[in-house]
Amino acid sequence: MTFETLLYQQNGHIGTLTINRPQALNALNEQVLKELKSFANQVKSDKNIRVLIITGSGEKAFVAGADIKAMQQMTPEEAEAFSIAAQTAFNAIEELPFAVIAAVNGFALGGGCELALSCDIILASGKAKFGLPEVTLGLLPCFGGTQRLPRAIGLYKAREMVFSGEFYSAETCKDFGFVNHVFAPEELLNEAQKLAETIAARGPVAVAKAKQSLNTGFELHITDGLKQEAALFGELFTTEDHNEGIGAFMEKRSPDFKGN
Ligand code: CO8
Repeated sequence: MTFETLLYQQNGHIGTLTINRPQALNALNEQVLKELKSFANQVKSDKNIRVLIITGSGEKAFVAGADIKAMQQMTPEEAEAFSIAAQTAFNAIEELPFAVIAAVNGFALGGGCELALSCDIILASGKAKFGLPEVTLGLLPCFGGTQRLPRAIGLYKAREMVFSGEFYSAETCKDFGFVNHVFAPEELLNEAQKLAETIAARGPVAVAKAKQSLNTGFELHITDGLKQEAALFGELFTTEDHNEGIGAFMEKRSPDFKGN
């Protein structure tokens, strides 16, 4: 896979996607959004991938937001279409049938913070800064931020972040509850890799269905969420992996999941 604004590397079952516009602190222009969507569409049925790590190129930024220069001349219709294009790309990332880890190595602002919020797990460098500074530009977060952030941390903390437009440290975001762990900058990618290896060794279909149960179940009434959970659990009993997992436990050995 070759892209203009993304770098992709795959090592065994673990893919690493790097947003690569360091000259603009990896800001999201139309090209990045188009490529993110196309990337997600290409990898979603690749059974070889069990975990994806998303990070930013360079030392300074994960993604410093939507490309402000590209927004300057937009008409209201173009702005709405840009927002929908970003939401579509981020939905495609969120819906990937494997775990996606954001390794946030620097600024995660506006669309960058919203991209991280589309991932399943957020690991951050101690020098990362998160924020939704759209109101400082006279705008509002429109790449999913007003929707995913309150679902992740509750309305009150989300309102503070959105209305103030301030930048927050990784530690504060961990306290808010949407950053899982904070690491020294030089350890971040190693730690992301370690967590990815742990997840990649688990049953891939089980992880995919657990993700579906968590993500879609979260939006449902608990009665319907529980029904869905039971149905997905039942589906796992059609897989070879569940025989392997239970068989390995009985035989006191490590399972060797094939993803079937
Ligand atoms: N878009 C375009 N270029 C950017 C962006 C960006 N978001 N962020 C940084 N850059 C560019 C700078 O212009 C600069 O380029 P140049 O060297 O050509 O002047 C280069 O990256 C380096 O940046 P700085 O010199 O500013 O680096 P500093 O270390 O001084 O500051 C900051 C780093 C604090 C991250 C600063 O660059 C900054 O505040 N950036 C903007 C952050 C921001 O406001 N992001 C939110 C954007 S809005 C959004 O994401 C969602 C709104 C969606 C609306 C879409 C509707 C159409």
